[in-house]
Amino acid sequence: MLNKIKLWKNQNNSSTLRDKIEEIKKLPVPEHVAIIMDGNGRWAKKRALPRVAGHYEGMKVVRKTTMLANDLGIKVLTLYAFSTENWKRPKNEVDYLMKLPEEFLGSYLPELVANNVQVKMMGYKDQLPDHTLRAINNAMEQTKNNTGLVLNFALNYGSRAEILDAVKQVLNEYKSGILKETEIDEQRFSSYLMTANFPDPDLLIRTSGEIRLSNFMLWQLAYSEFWFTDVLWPDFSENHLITAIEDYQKRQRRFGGI
Ligand code: V07
Repeated sequence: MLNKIKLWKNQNNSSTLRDKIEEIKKLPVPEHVAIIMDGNGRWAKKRALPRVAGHYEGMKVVRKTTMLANDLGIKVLTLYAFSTENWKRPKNEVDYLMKLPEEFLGSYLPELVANNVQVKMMGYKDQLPDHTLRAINNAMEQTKNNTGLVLNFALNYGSRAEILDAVKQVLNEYKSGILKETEIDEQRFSSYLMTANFPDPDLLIRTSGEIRLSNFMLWQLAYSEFWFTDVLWPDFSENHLITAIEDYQKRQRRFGGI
C-alpha cells in the first residue's frame, strides 16, 4: 500500500511538471537564458565532501537543466562552467574540472544528439588541455546540424578580455580601411563578441546567494532580467528554473502593461 501511494505521488508530481511546462509556454519564454552555476564547493563542504564532489553533482544538474530548457523551447542556454579566474584554484581541482567536459559528454552526448541539442563553447580555447578540447570539438561537430536548443558552455571565458579583443579587431579593421568610424554602432560591435550569432540573454540566473556578475557577459547583459537565489547549484531543480521563468514572465507582463 505504501508503495502504491509513493507511485501515485510520483506520477502526480511529474505530471505537475509537464503541466507547468505547458502553462509557461502560453506566455513568451526567454529566448536566451544565461546561468552562473555557483555554490558547488559550498554544497560539498556542507556534506564534508571534497569540492570536486560538488562539481560532479553540479554536472548532473547541467543535464537536467538542459533537458528542461529544451522542452520549454528556450533557444540558447549559456552556462558559466569555468572563468579565466578559475585557474587560480588548487591544481587538483582545476585538473578535475578540465575532465568534466569529457565526463559530461561521455555520459550525455547521445542523449543531446537524440534531443536535437546543439553544443557550443565560448571562451579562450588555446589554454585548455588537449583532451578537454578534443571532447568539446567532437561534440560540436556531432551536433552542428541540430536545430533545437543551443547549449553554450562558457569555458575559460572572461568578459573584459572578450570586449578588449573585440576593440582590437575593430581597430585593425578600421586601420586597414575595412570599417569606417560611422559604421561602428552597438549592433556591429556585438558581432565581434563571442556571442556574435546569439541574441542577448533575456534572463540571467545566479545561484548560491552571490549578487554580482563576476566578469560574465558584461556587454550582453545590459538589458537582461536578473534572478538570484540562495539555492546552491547542485540543489537547483527543474522547479527552480520554472519559478525563475514564471518570475521573468510576470516582470515582462508588468512592463507590457504600462
Ligand atoms: C563543469 C559542472 C557544473 C557546475 C559548475 C562547475 C563544474 C559541464 C561541463 C561541460 C563543459 C563543456 C562541454 C560539456 C560539458 C563542465 C566544467 C565544469 C569545466 F562541452 N559541467 N561542467 N565543464 N561543472
